[in-house]
Amino acid sequence: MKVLNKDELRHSIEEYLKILYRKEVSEASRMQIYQALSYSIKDVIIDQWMSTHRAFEEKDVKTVYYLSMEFLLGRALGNNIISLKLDKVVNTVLEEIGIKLEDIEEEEPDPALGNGGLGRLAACFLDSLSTLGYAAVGCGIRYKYGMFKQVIENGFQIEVPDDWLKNGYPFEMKQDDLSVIVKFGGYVRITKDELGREKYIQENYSSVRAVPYDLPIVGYGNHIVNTLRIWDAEATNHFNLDSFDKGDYQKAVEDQNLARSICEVLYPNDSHYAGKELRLKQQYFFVSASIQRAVLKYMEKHEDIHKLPEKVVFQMNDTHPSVTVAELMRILLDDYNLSWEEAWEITTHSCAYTNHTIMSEALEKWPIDLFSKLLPRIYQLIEEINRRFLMNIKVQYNGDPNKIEKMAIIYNGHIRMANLAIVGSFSVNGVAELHTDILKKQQLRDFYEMTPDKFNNKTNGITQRRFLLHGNPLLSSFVTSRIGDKWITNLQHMKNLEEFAKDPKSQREFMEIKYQNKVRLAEYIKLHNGPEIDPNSIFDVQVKRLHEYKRQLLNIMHVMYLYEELKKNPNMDIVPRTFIFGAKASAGYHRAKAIIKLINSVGDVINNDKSINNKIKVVFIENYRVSNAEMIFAAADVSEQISTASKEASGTGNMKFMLNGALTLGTLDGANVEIAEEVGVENTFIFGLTADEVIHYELHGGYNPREIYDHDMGVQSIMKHMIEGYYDPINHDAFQDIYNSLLDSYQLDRADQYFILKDFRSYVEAQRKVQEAYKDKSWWAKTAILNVANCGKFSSDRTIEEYVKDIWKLEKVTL
Ligand code: GLG
Repeated sequence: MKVLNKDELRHSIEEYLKILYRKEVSEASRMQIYQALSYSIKDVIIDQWMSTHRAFEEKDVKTVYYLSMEFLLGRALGNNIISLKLDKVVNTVLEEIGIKLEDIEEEEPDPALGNGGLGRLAACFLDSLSTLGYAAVGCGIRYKYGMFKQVIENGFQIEVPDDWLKNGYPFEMKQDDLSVIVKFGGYVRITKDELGREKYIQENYSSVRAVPYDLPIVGYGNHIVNTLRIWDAEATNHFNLDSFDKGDYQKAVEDQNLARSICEVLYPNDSHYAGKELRLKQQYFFVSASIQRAVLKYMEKHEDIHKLPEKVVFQMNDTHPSVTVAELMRILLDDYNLSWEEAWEITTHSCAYTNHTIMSEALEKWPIDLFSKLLPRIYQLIEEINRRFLMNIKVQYNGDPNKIEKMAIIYNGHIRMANLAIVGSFSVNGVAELHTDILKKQQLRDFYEMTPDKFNNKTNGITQRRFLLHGNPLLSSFVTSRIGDKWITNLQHMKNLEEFAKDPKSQREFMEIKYQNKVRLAEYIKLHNGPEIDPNSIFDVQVKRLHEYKRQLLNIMHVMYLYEELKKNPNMDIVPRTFIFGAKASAGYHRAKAIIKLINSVGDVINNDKSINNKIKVVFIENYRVSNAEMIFAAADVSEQISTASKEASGTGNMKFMLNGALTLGTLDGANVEIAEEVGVENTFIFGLTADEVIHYELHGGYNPREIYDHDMGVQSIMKHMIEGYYDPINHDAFQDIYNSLLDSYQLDRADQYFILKDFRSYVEAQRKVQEAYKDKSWWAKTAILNVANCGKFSSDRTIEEYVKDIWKLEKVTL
């Protein structure tokens, strides 16, 4: 196996600079060195990639195909260097050349093929699968434009296309010979084969060639390299005169356009469904390509298609890939001539589904009309799956129309993708204990009652390799100096850090590291159009997608409240605080964009008000993404996890903050519940309504926020200021809708749907406690260390081991 020493690496970089750019080291730009270094690292990876593949083949191990429309990878170079344990060698060579690795890393585009938590979870899972030695293939889409870049202009979010492939991506490998054809549209002709069986033939369709690009997923120090396979679309018949002559001119152009459009752009919606036809095309495109390939690969080495579930499992990351169920049926029925019963048996033993949200606006339902035109054969199959399923319901529940209404796959002119996924899967899981409970008791109750054994919980996790080892080198060394480095591959070892929580020297050192990380972030902020901030202030951070249920609005309203109190009483006892936000809003989500504007407007006023003596500052970090996230987590004192209880399925940012020693200020929602359990609720700041209370209100028509508004003068004052131009004399119209949403109910929305006013006072009180607690530096340091010490459960390694044991049943491979 290839290992690089210093001279070999230097030589390799020089060679690549020559081949790629005709340059010497001394003439090369940072971008060129980044490319040359990446290709050199890829050379090392390739050998391990090939030997991993060989080992998997020889042992004939079972493979999980993790189907996900999103993989939010973050930069690869730094992570790969760490995983290959080449950091020392690389640093030495770069030092010789006279540049820093961090600067080279900055040249890498951040492959942002995802929106938020769901996509980042997929990336963490792949990291863990490789590190733990399981055979896995991530299956996704090679979007030409990933998540948009956010620019803030005049306080407003502007979306700029993210052309991440512009300079080529050194770590990907095109695999032309593994292309497959994916068909859309046309109609289905039924004929009989020579044995008299019915055959279903799709005719007059449009098609594209799905071409895979493979990205290596390097395990930490174990020589295992799995594959993330992202599909690109190319035209099947290149536009030429030939087809024109045959009268196929129209078709040729159409196919060309179809291929061009499918992988063009990632839909920038997080936890929100917009029923766009192109989105369905994307879904079927990558699912069909992935499943076709998986079955072909299985059949290369095995004879009996019936035994597919022994070697293959398809995990559907949310409902986006749930056409998997029907596509696998299509292949088994139409290509392998199996009977319905045989095909169904195989399908329902190979497919598993993860639910990531209870938000109704995220539920995918496709109009029959649109769906059946685009995927005529798939639609037929879903109809048949539905017909048979309804027969079961009728038998089991005496034709109870209630059950049919809730559980039918096709209902009211729509195909309900979650129902398809559940019916076609042997496992259905939620992503935190509370979330799984709510699924069982509310959202998916009827399914749970019918098939309780399918349901299970897999609390999310994160990879400590990226979010501590790579993102926070100072704290990593601190931990390793005390408890050794086993935590890197087994986060439960962190528990050993507990004995240092009370040690004054460790406390001081911990706080000094936090301080250094705050300095690093302050510099970054200054460099990226932000204000000057004081690293001695409390860094109070909320970074995540902008969504009403995540309640950035509650946070900024508390800031307004604090500011107004401070104006009234300039001598108020207050620990200097920097409120840091980072969030992208989906491009069409107007209210979310107005909240971004509000945060920025409030920030402008506060940051420029000399009279408050820099006691509070508000920062909105532009273009929040994986690469700056690593730095932000490292610098946080307070982790804002303030979603309306019951709405955040899990959250994973909460875990990254904890790992970096920030204290959680949060509601009892998602995985916050388990975080509080692990570290002890006394070491967190919990506030607000519980999920049960929220659900109770929702079932009884909500509550009346006007009552709070009328009686709470603090609330009334900030709300008035919001719309009267106090924070923005020119654009305050933008805030009227926010104001209305808190007080008025319209259409289907209740007033203050997310209980912001209801939780306001409880939040203010929790914030007060945070400030009191921070005054006691020793308590704070102890508690922060305890948070790090107790984060063991939240490693994605633990999550993956649970998936493996309960759902996937994979064998571990060591090399
Ligand atoms: C979802 C949920 C998050 C969850 C993530 C991963 O909203 O709460 O942590 O998936 O399971 N759309 C998401 O990001």
